[in-house]
Parts: sequence; C-alpha cells; structure tokens
Amino acid sequence: MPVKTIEFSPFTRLEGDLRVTVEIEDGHVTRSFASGTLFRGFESMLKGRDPLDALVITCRVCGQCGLTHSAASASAMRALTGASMPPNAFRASNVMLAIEAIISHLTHFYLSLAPELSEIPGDSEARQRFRPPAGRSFARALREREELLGVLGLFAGKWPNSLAIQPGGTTRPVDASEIRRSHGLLGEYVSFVEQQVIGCRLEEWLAVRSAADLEAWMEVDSHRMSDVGVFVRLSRAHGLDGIGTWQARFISSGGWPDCEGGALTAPGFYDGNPAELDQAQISEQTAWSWYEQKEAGLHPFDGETIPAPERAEAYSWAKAPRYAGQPAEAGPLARLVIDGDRLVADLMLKHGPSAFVREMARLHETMRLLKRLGAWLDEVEPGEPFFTASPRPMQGSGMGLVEAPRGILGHWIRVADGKIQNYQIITPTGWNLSPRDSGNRSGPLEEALVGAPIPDAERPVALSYIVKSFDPCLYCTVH
Ligand code: NFE
Repeated sequence: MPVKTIEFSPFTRLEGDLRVTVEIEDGHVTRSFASGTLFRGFESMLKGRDPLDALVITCRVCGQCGLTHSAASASAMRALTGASMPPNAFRASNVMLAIEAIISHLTHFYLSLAPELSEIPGDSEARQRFRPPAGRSFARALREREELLGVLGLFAGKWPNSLAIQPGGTTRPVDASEIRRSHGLLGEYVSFVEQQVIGCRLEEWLAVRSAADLEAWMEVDSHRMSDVGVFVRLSRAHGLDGIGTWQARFISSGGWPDCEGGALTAPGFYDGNPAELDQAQISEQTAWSWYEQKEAGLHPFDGETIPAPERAEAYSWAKAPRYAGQPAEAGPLARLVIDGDRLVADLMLKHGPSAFVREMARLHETMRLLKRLGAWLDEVEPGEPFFTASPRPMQGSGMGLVEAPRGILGHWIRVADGKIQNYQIITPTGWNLSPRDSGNRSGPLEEALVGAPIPDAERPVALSYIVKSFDPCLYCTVH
C-alpha cells in the first residue's frame, strides 16, 4: 500500500494554531508531525524590561490559563528576591488556580471533545446532549461557568488578564461576607456538576477508586445517563480506550502548594516508576524548530529564542522540551499518576495512557478540585494579611514552576541591573506537542498518534480524539 499523507490545519481555532500531519499506511498512522504555526515572541519582548512587567505581559500569553502564567512569573521573582507570601496568599492562589483548571477542563470537555462525540453517526443521545449550540448539556455547561467566574471575580478582581497574583501574595483580600458568597456560588456550581456531569454527589464519585468501581458505578441509571456516563459508554463503543497510548513518561511540578511546603498533588517524574523531579534536568532543543540551533539542548536559564524561519528541515515554532534528554507528558494524567491516584492508576493499568484515560483523568481531577475548593475557602482567614511587600528584583535569577490546567508550566528569569536579561517559558502543551529533537525522538502527541487506525482518510476521527485528549493550547506552546 502506498503511503498517504494527510494534513490538518487549523485544527481548532479555540486554542491556537496547530497543524498535524500524519502518514498512513494500511489504514494506520506510521509517522506524525505536530507543528505550532504561529510565532508571537513573548520571550523576546520581555528582554530589557523591568522584571515586574513580566507579570503584566505573560498573563496575556493565553486567555485560558493567564492566572497560572502570573503565578509562575511571581514565583520566579520570589525565588530571585527571596520574598515570601503569607498563608492566606497560598489559599487564595489555590482557589484561583483551581477554578482556572476546573473551567479549563470542562470548557475543553463541552466545547472541544463532546461536540466531536455528537457527530458520531446514529447516536441521537450524544447529538441531543452535546451538539453546539442547542445541545442541552452543552448550553447549560456554558451558562453555569458564570457561577465559578463569580468566585474568580471576588478573588482576582477580574479574569482573564488579572494582576491579582504578585510576588508578595494576592492583591485582593476577601472578607467574611465574600467568602460566604463564594461558598454560595461554588455550591450552585457543584449542584450543576452533580446533576448533569456525574449524576451523583461528589463524594460518591470520589469513592470510585478502580476500574471495577467504575463498572459498578455505571450500573446505576443516573450515573450512566450523566454526561460522564455517556462519555464512558461512547469511549468504549468507539475505541477511545484503545487509541492514543505511548510510552507513558510523565512530569509534574506538584500542584496547588500549601504554606507548609506540601501540595495537593505531588511533584515528580515518572518513567515506569515515580522519581523526584530535578529541574536541572530540563532543557529545550530546536533541531526541528524554526530557531537557531544549538547542538545540545539548553537549560532554560540559558535558553535562546532566535527565530530562523528559513530553516528548511524545521517544521514547528514550538521548541522540544526534554527531561534528562527524554520527552515527557504533562497534564492531569501526569499529575494523578505521579500523585498515586488510585482510580487513574488502575485505569492506566487496564487501558494504558489512552485517549480515554487521559480524558478520564481530566474529569476526575475536576471533581477532586471541586471538593478541595470548599476547604480552601474555609481556610482563608479574613482580616489576616494576603500580601507581604517584597524587594524589587534587581540582580540574579529565579525559576517558577506551577501546575497549569494542562500540566507543568515553568518561567525562568535572569535579571541584571534591574532589567530582564533573559526570560524563558516552557508550557505544558510545549511538552505534549513537542516536535522531534536532535536524536529524532518524537514528542508525546507525535508518538501517541502512531498506530492510530484511519480506515477512512476523509474522516480521521481517531486522530481528532487523540489530539483532543491532550487538550492542546498552541497559544501557550509557542508564546
Ligand atoms: Ni493556553 Fe496553558 C495551560 C499554559 S497550555 S492554556 O494549561 O501554560 O500549555
């Protein structure tokens, strides 16, 4: 059989400019290439500026995860100056970052993945629920976002492009009545999730701890007829549990840190076994990217962003992040595997890191975060400080690692004489949609696509499910 090449671009307009090219032989993908096709140059525009400008500029890298960029930038500057945040700032940041993740996860589900499921021929249930704009689940999910955005309004002042997160803490202290109001709004949102998304109480969902528990959960009518229930049924019927796997190497910086040095999810690197994360092992390569090439990968403190659009062998504006020279996957699946979450670990054992398990991890994490949000709200102490004045960053370097909705996000800053000398950003989708490196190793998505069944090149649904399971954001990736 001859090799057939198909190319998709733009893939989704929701999350930036992505082109995916696959070669198909005997109805299966044999090679794939993921390209970020739009360069913007955030790292270049930061050079020479006041370090605090980075807070204002980097939160605009993306409309979906801007608070997380602020948090990474603020954390890098704290590392540089030795500043600290009061306990309330940890709690308030976690409230904001958790809401950003929940909104991102469910927006992805309802605006990106579910519309794809609604196109499955002959499934009227999926169509009536998920097809935009009139699908009943789709329409309600969009409306209900307002409740959580209301809590963000109280904690962040506005969203997106909020400046609430600063090196010294958060700039919008909340009082007791605002916390009560936040509980009310959160309660409304949780009711929606319990009624429509999972068809049961959050606690009941969180008691699902294995693939066998999930089977039992699916036996109950209200569960099976919830949006997650319908997703599980469709995934099984249409093979999402058997596509999109790869070697399963994961990275996480640990998400939602507390003031005692712990975090809601543990940091680590997983390559069959969990290991400690050593940030010194992170580098970026540009062998196949439209940038000037350095032989070895550069650690981001020494990273360079010098566009070289004339390089004929290159195919992406994304660089290739590597951990100890290896590609690694970021995101809810990575976080929960590294954290030892029982449901996700068991699903991985049964189905591998497939499109189904990747999406299940995202939905499961949404429930975990919703449950934790109420506790963080209770831990905020009105009247206590949210902010400590911190020195201006004048000299030195700092790194901020944060878990964004799509996984590990790093900002690295070097400052001399009060001006930014170098600023480098590595985003989660940068890890996931990495192009090849100098050893010709593909990134996680490129590997996950190999082997995908494409019986009909006019309708390559498997390809779409696999790409979407990574919830890619190309705005972030290329920045
Ligand atoms: Ni543009 Fe982002 C998240 C970051 S993606 S959404 O999550 O950083 O890589």
